[in-house]
Amino acid sequence: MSRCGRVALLGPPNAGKSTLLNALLGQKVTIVTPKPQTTRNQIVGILTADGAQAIFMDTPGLTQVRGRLSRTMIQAIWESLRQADVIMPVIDGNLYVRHGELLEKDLAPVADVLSHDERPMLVVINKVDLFADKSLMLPLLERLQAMWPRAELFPASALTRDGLEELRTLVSQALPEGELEFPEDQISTAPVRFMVKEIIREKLFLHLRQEVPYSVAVDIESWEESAETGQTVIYAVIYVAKPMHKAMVIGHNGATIKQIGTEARKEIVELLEGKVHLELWVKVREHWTEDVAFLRDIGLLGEEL
Ligand SMILES: Nc1nc2c(ncn2[C@@H]2O[C@H](COP(=O)(O)OP(=O)(O)OP(=O)(O)O)[C@@H](O)[C@H]2O)c(=O)[nH]1
Ligand SMILES: [Mg+2]
Repeated sequence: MSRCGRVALLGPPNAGKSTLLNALLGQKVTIVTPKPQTTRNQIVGILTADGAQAIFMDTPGLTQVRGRLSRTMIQAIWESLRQADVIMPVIDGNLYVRHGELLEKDLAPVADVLSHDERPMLVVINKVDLFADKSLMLPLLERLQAMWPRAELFPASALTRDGLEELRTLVSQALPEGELEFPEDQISTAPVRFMVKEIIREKLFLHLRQEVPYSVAVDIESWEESAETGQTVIYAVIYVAKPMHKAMVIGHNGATIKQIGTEARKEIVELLEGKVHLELWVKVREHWTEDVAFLRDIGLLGEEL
């Protein structure tokens, strides 16, 4: 009998959830940046091997509610948790080895709920490549085990892929029996257009500072494939919340947006496996993070719970 089930990746911002998902799949399905709150909604990545299919759900980092957009992001976490057969909290091991006092506060939104949950739970203590002395982890492991006695704790590094082979096996053993839900070669459920928007947003996050990344959203204005040239012509709009942010995205003499466009295009070419012409422009849309209709239009609003 085959195995198939959903695995919810959840945890504090910047823990490496998205890096871990890409590393488990061996392919990029979700964007990664050094900044917290990169992921904004549920992203599905599918791993099928040896008759087992794990449907991973990457989620936004656990944060405080501060408006409509963050409420949407938090809903994506709870919705993923509801759907999960296996729960996979991911934490930055290096952070809590050094600042153990932050652990309880950072996990507070889910600590209690998960301690009562009956489903299999694998806790990934990520970023172990950042400290050589593994015994430094012992107090952290003890505290996690006290918080979630039924959980299996698993130190790993999504970056160096240390431990991931074993983690894949553990996940696959924890899945319930059942028929495969997706074809064996499918790795994501995200439409290509969504991926393109996310790639552009990743480059924006990488090049912008302070609060600006959190004020950007990307939408596709038009998308045409020319049969003659074999080129995909994509016009994308970058929305920002303030006129000042528009100037920052564009940069001195347009240098920043040019760089963002070049980097994004390179990755979109790989994704589409063909020639791409990418045009970016910036529009100011004040208070878009609070605008429900807009959030829905750009695909950021999930089901209302
Ligand atoms: N050294 C090291 N860095 C890592 C590891 N895993 C992730 N990172 C880095 O941590 C940062 C955050 O990674 P993400 O995968 O975007 O983290 P996330 O948990 O998805 O973050 P949000 O989407 O913001 O909640 C990036 O700079 C990664 O390169 C790891 O195992 N070791
Ligand atoms: Mg992420």
